[in-house]
Amino acid sequence: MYEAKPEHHFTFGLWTVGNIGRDPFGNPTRQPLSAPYIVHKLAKLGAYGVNLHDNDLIPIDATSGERDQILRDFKKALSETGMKVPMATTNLFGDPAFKDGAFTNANARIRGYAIQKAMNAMDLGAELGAKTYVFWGGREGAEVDAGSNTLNALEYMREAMNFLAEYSEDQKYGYKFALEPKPNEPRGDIYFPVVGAALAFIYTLDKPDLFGLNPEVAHETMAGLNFVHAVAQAIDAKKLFHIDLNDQKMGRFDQDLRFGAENIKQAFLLVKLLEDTGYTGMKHFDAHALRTEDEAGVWDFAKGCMRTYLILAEKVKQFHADSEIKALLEHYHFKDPIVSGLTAKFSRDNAANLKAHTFDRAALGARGPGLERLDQLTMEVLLGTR
Ligand code: GLT
Ligand code: MN
Ligand code: MN
Repeated sequence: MYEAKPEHHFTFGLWTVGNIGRDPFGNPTRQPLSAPYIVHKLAKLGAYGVNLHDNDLIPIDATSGERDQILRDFKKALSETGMKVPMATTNLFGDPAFKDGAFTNANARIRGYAIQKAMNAMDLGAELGAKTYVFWGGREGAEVDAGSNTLNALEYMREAMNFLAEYSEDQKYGYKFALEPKPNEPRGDIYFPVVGAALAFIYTLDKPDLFGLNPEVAHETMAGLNFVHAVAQAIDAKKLFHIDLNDQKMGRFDQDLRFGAENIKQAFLLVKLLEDTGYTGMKHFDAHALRTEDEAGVWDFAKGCMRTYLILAEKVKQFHADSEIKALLEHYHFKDPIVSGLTAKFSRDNAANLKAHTFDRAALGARGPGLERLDQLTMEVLLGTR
């Protein structure tokens, strides 16, 4: 029961289960795990694949000989296990060169280096079969706005995205690009802080069809926003290319907690949204085990993420099958075919008839939508009493 299988499309980043438990105040609490070892462990747990930044696999200063050896060992682990690499990305935040941004840096040389590094990382991802390429602009932001014009930063970002999209097409890599918004951390303020901002930016690019979103639970939640609403907007725009699942307390530092660890109702509503809309993409757990944990805790964490998703998917079915919930939903979505016929599309007749229609405003205001009962029943489904 609730056993993860490759068909569920669960993925983890090398950097997630490989997280060594360092934080700004303390040293690592865990030993690094090799990439092939991670691949084997995750395969046993039923994951579909692993995702990576260039430097999760190949150290930034590796020689080409070292690169080849690392890649051979990694590919061997993939072929032994059947694990895939569906998504790749670039580390444009770790090296001091990127301390004031990568694609949006005020220094033209750093911008050029960032695009060069991204092209190399795209080559690596393509070699491993990745079809989704994520851009998380962790350093693309500012603490001091006096030095830069945000409009320049937006222009630089657009230039980089347009360049890399053309590069992908030219190389026939077939990538779809997923922008990952975050409001802050590690920068004081990050550009494209939320899903809506990234979505609007996409339509200013030369090839908007190639670009979509990789929203992360923790990131909208840090900003005090409703993540489920943000994902719904991405789905509505057909731009949900990838998703980073984890959990987070509102108003805290970026916690990247185990999926469902914090806000179980939000996790349920998110799973419900993904399941109800037939999302077939990768469900990537961009989270890590608590710094308190040893390696056993890391695998408990990974199992927990997938198991919670599957339990919640089961609860979604139960929610839909519950006849009282069904009746409450019908009551809530009150239908009036005559009025809907008038509002569906503008015509002079519809406008005139709608103006002439009599609405019983007092009755509309007096009617309860039944949300208290609906929410309570949702809770009872989650708490296991139904
Ligand atoms: C980093 C960040 C994540 C991003 C990753 C992709 S790296 O760990 O916190 O949210 O998804 O670059
Ligand atoms: Mn995060
Ligand atoms: Mn993420």
